[in-house]
Amino acid sequence: MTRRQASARRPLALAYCALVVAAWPGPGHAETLRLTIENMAFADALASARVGDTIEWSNLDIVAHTVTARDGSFDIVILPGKTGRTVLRKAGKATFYCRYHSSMAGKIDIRPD
Ligand SMILES: [Cu+2]
Repeated sequence: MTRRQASARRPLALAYCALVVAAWPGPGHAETLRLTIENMAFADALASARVGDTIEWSNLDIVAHTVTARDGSFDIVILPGKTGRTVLRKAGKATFYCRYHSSMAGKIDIRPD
């Protein structure tokens, strides 16, 4: 590699490092967890969700769904091809379902922060 090539790559490497540092959640920071809804089913439950985390659901189906907590702590409608978010506020097992399709149900274990 010539000297000119080496110096041209340096800004890219620095930009990459800055991105990694900016994206690093660090201890105690809330995360956004992405789940899909596809083929009339919620993706598998997450083992590592914590209070304060955001769940972002992506509806890959061609019909609308809801993500409705049985304890009433969240209830969102997600149109086809869209995403919806909810912040997890309570520790414990959150069970949820779709109000439009009674066969759709899921759960998340939410650990205290
Ligand atoms: Cu549904």
